[in-house]
Amino acid sequence: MHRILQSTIVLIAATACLAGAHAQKSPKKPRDSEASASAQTYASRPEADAFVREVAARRHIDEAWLRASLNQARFNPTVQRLMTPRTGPAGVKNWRAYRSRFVEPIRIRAGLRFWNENEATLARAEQTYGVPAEYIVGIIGVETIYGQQMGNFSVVDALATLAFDYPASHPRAADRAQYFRGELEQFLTTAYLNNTNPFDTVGSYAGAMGMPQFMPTSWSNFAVDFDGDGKINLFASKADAIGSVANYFVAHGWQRGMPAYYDMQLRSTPAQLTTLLEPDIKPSFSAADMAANGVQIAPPGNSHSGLLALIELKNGDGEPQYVAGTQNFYTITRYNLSSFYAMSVIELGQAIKRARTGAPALPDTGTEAQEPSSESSNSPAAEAAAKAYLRNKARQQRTPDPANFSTP
Ligand SMILES: [Ca+2]
Repeated sequence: MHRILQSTIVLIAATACLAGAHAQKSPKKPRDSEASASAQTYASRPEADAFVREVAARRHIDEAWLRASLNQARFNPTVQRLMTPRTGPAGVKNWRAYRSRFVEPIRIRAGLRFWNENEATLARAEQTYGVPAEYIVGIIGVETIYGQQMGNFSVVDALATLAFDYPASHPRAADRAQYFRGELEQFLTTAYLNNTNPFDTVGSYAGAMGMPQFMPTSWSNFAVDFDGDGKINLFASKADAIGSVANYFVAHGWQRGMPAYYDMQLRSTPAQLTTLLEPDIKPSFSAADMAANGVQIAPPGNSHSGLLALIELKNGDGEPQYVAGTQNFYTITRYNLSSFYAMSVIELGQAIKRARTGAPALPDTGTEAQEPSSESSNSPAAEAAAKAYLRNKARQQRTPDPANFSTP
């Protein structure tokens, strides 16, 4: 069990670190006043007012500062739209199309550079946490292309929008709004305690921040100071990002030395397949259970001592692919609740690892990638990728959660 570093969490904004004491002053919103004058704020919303009173009492925060902060937070219709479930036919899940967005030359080249430039830090993270470099490199590559695309949304605005104006059409809108109120609470508490201006921080439309796109509670609970400068900075410190991803994995059940999945052959009857798919990505079967249900796992997976899950990767109208997922596959899905997501992280890391050894890249097993929607092609790449997650999850998952959503 690793001890989570207890050092003070310093939330450094991408642009500035304000050292001035703000507890007696209102936070300043560095925006042009004309643009914000007509925009909707949370000043007059009773539920926002109740939030202020509750959080001030619970977190021992100056109520006037909290109210001033929230009163400057602005409803962002783009955030609301991006979080709105798509209507119409769900479409067929397609792993190969999803994979082609993440396991691609730009990300592989950037990952190769990131790995080479941070080799010693990645080795230290592997030694400390037991998480091999390829998984850490895979996560940071899929999330932000190594910090190239960390999002341009005001985190306060995004979190306030999702906390108080979560899309009502979502089947679990009330739960999701509650989740984002918790994230907003943590974000504002951290800013208050560290004398930083909450309006300086930008992130994804879901409020995820920095190279590994940590949500505020994940930052608070799992981020570590891995370069030893006394601060945690997931925007600028590659070492902190690397250590924090590894620590997040350990806190969510990562097992040192265990592969994420085993290759396998499926010889199951339809009834056996139904049995094996019922627990979804949760490891629930011994290797013997899997064999008894028609799954032939290649050695050494056939003598794996832990539980396994049958991971089904649907390929549109084509044949699905299957792997036997371990606890470590499941751990990767604690970062983002999607088997497609986890497999993309794994395969991107594998591709970069091969590139490091000079081995030729494996051919893309996928068919032609689906055309990105016109909506995606009009957006910055980071938001397109974020929307791709959401699209996939809306189809594939029960809960379209933001990246790095912490499971209860
Ligand atoms: Ca640091």
